[in-house]
Amino acid sequence: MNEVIDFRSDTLTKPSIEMRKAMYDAEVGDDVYKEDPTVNELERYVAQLLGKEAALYMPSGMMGNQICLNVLTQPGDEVICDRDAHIFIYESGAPAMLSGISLYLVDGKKGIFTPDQVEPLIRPESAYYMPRTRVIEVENTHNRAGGIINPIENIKAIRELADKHGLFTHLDGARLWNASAETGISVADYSKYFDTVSVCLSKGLGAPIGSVIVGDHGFIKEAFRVRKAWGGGMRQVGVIAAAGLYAIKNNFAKLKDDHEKAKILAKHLSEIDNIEIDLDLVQTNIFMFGIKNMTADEALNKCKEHGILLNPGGVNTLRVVTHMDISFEQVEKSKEIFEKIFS
Ligand code: TLP
Repeated sequence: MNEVIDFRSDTLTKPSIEMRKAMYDAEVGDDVYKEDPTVNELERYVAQLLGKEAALYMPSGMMGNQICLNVLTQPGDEVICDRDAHIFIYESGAPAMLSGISLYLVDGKKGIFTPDQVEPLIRPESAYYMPRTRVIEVENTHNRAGGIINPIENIKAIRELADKHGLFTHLDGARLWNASAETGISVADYSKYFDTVSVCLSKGLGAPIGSVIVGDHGFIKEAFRVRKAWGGGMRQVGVIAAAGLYAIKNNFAKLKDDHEKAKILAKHLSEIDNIEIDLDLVQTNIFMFGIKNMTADEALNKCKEHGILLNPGGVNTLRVVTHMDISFEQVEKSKEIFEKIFS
């Protein structure tokens, strides 16, 4: 079989042999009774790492985000988020479906909105006929903007605005690990500006499944209840939690390699005439590029014929996601293939 180089997502990473050994060795118990020692260890570990009181293991990042929003809001409330936020575009309409809340979209620049943009969108306390603004949601790194890191000063200013208006803040930190690996700012320093945070173990960190949400004790107690109500009670899941623990302890430190792979490839693509790419926007392991000489669909198909898999990234753009299952050699090989296809 011809080699396939899969840039569709970092969710495609497969558990390594060492990770599987950790899974094999995991001690387990019934997590619905909170008796799974490995899940308990993962939750303690992530809560401490992110500087919060408590944590709860989740089957997916989406469930993590949606449970956080559900606990922070009442039906009829409104959440302010970027127009390209994952919770808006890629979560199946769940805020409306599961929590009866609406999203008020900010026209962020490359996924980043400022407090000045948000403040006019906050509904006046007295306006009983309007939805009630309850949460400001931030995604860091920002997926659809192309792995963009939200500057910590901006995040701090958003928190100050939220405090001024008595609002909650939620961080979709599916790839907070990447932001931290690139900037050197700890995941706790990012998290301290948010009431609730969701981080994923199954993206660049390489676990087969799982996310963790964090917040204070009262929030996590309520989240535990909602997770059960939504059918997310899990039993002897220490076998998968062990993969998550392994992932953080062993793979977090390697994420910068993935950023390097993205930068090498993006630089090369920028030298091909028919490709449009802004190198300043290549910050972590995701980037977007446009093609001038064919449609995005044609480009995706051509890449596929040559053994390169990509996903669309937006209107007429393609998305590249680098990860641990793509080697530097494969990056070099892809450079040649892209040149052949697009030159
Ligand atoms: N993102 C997936 C797709 O859903 C687009 C991907 O391939 O990038 N927040 C962010 C920022 C995400 O990128 C994702 C997954 C999630 C949440 C949801 O995580 P899962 O897939 O575990 O529910």
